[in-house]
Amino acid sequence: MKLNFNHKKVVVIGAGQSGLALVHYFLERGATVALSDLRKKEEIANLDSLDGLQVRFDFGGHSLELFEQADLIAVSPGVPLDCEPLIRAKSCGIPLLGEIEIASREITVPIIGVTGTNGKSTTTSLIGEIMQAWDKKVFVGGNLGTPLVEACSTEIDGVVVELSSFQLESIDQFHPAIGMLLNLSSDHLDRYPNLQSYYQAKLEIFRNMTAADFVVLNADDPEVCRLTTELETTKVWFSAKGRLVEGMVRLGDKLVWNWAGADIQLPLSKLQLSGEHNIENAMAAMIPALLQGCPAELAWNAVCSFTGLAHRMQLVRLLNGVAWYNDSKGTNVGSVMKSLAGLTSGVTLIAGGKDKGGDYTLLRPLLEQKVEHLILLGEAAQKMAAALSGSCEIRLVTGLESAVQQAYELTVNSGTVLLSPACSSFDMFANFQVRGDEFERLVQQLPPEGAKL
Ligand code: UMA
Ligand code: ADP
Repeated sequence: MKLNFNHKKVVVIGAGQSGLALVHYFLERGATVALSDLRKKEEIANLDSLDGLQVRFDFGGHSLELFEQADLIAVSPGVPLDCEPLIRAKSCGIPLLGEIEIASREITVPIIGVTGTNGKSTTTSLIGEIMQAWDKKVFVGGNLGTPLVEACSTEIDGVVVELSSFQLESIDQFHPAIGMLLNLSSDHLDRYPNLQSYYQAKLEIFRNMTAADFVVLNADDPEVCRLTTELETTKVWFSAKGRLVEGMVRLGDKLVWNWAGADIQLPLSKLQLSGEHNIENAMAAMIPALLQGCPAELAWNAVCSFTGLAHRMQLVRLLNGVAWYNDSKGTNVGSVMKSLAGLTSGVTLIAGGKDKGGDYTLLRPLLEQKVEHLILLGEAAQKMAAALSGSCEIRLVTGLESAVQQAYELTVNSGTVLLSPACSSFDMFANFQVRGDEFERLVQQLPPEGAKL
């Protein structure tokens, strides 16, 4: 049901990307808006976008009385629902809604929601590419970067939205037409008390879905299979391990789509994205398009034209026979494992950052096989060094600049340097993009080809 915000007192908590978009959204709908953030005004970026607008600022902490007097609290994804101002507002009976919920109440076109631990951004973008090639006007965003509320002010045929567990925690009536769960592994244990509560937040995507809706699920992921047995929706499975008769299955060098009488084959040789995990992402991305009647060849051409997003296994430079890769978005153990799996031996891995409670010991077999040197930085460095001790040569450094310098000195011809942190960036950088950009800048500044002795 569409909400009416006219003359309502709304407090937006969190002055990041979502918060700023929410402020504009509510002002346009006649609300009285306050914006609250733990950070001080001078620490908050892009506030000038609110210049000249009637917004009350509550910065450098959250004023409890502001929250107690509101008609509605709009919550940014990075704000935990158990923080004091939100607990206080809840105890006063004031409704709390997340950005996804608020936006979705106004969106009338079909929504494709993409969640999972890894591959969300790539899959969401691939679906966007297909829809664009099919001449559909779709909004592509969410956790990927553009807040979903921005879809409310645009003329569109559909929405493809990447959904994080943080965003899904605060939904209520959100109801995608197609919900996708790509995989489940450990992440964000700095926010959740245990893995089950993180998984539970992910499963919220299905909360309002019915037998009339499609859910796209990974048949190769044991946790996805285990946790979706009771779902009463129409399940469409994909398997890169050839485990299916119906759905999307990989058989050798082709994908086969078997659904409702269709039997379509797609050659993998045309795919430009590299790595086994990207085959999974490509398979998943094809399914919504095929379910909606998009011609298979057109969709597959769009998938195969896509060369990948920045900060995901992005080749930065070939220097003295060494390939330098930026995988700054490798922010959990599972994603680093996938990135390493695609490389041969002789790797120098730069990792570390803000610890999210991941089990770093899972990296040991791949480190033993492929990694010569492990260079660790950030808050998690000591913990990672203890977990990985003996698997390869380990060095601790104080920052990214010395990490790049050491990698340059240590890595021999035909080797690879990989920045894939297994941690979030927030201990040292504003976000993973800034970390990746800084890495690329440092790599580009290294001496020219042949200068190394
Ligand atoms: N803040 C408070 N009080 C608190 C906690 C935080 O005021 O108790 C403030 C911070 O001081 C900061 C603001 O909240 O000023 C940040 O809000 P936010 O963390 O929700 O960040 P946004 O800039 O709004 O970005 C969010 C997503 N960030 C997170 O979920 C952490 C972005 O995903 C997303 O692109 C954006 O909305 C638009 O939808 C980033 C991310 O790291 C990429 N996501 C995580 C991930 O992918 O692992 C989930
Ligand atoms: P997300 O948006 O879920 O973080 P991305 O598409 O941005 O996912 O990819 C981030 C990193 O996760 C990639 O660099 C890669 O290492 C890893 N990854 C991507 N797709 C998958 C997948 N399907 N399964 C496991 N890991 C993946």
